Amino acid sequence: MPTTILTKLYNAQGNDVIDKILAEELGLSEAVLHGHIEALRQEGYDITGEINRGFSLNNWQTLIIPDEVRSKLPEYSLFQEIIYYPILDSTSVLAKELASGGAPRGTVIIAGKQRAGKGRMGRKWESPPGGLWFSIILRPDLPLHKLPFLSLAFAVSIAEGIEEHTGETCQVKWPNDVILRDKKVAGILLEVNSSSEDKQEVILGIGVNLNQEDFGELNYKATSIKRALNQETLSNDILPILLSNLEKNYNLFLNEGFEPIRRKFKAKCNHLGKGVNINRQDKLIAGINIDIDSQGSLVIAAEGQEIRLTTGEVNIF
Ligand code: BT5
Repeated sequence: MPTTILTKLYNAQGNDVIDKILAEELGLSEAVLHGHIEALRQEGYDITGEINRGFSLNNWQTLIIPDEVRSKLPEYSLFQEIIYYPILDSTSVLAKELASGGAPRGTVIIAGKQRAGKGRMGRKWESPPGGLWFSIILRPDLPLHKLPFLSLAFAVSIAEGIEEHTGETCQVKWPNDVILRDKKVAGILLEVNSSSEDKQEVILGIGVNLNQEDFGELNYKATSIKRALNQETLSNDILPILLSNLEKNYNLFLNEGFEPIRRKFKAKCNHLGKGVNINRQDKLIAGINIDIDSQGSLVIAAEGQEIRLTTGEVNIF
């Protein structure tokens, strides 16, 4: 019943739903309906309104109705389990716990808002309502050293998905940023949960900025689809597109190796052939980015040398 109430509120698109009418429609007493609404609020759904007036769901644009997402994916999609929470600390933290408890591969965990969203290397990921925050449990049959390729494959997938949804070209920035109109619109966090040499458990975390209007001190480098293109995006609409692209490129990589992903990444890369600098611990490396090599490393020509980097933060100058 709570799911039906949510769907009704979602379909009203932020407008008031009169409780008396809703209770009648669902064959509930108003007291029972109010109990369900209170329980949904306790779970973290942002529902405003008062008894005898009407209730409305805020941030309905980023609510996920798992059955609706599933129905837009092929029957044998990798993504059979889709779980939505209005609020979590971090979808990747929960995904890790669920994976350790035996949750199937392809399980997708989504949050409407994260209290403690994580970026790479202990950085913070701002995850207010308005974005799409999700993690996926994967168990690729790959040796540990091949996992970094997945970051590049998934960055390309998100870029292609946003392009398919918006009709606007996206770029990628090595190794894990998706760029829209020169600013970061999405980021990828790939974490290895357990490791035996040839069977890995990977938690793929993806953050996509959809409808946020303001990034405060990050405004100079962060954007959302809304900010860049003035298009409002419904999570329910874009998530199946992103998942389809993730599965397509994941299979491409598993079946054909890194080369086709490398070609796509290079074609979309916003710093290839440009002057870049990279901060490596306490050292700044500056030069021309001449390639992304067959190992997924960033190749920099600097001071007559070719330097290959496997991690770091690229700045374009
Ligand atoms: C990333 O880290 O780009 C990976 C982000 C992954 C977030 C997802 S959300 C679902 C899942 N659950 C999690 O807890 N995490 C994953 P990195 O390359 O380290 O970028 C982090 C840096 O980007 C920060 O230090 C800020 O400068 C900037 N940043 C923070 N929040 C941002 C946002 N919403 N949009 C754009 N840039 C942001």
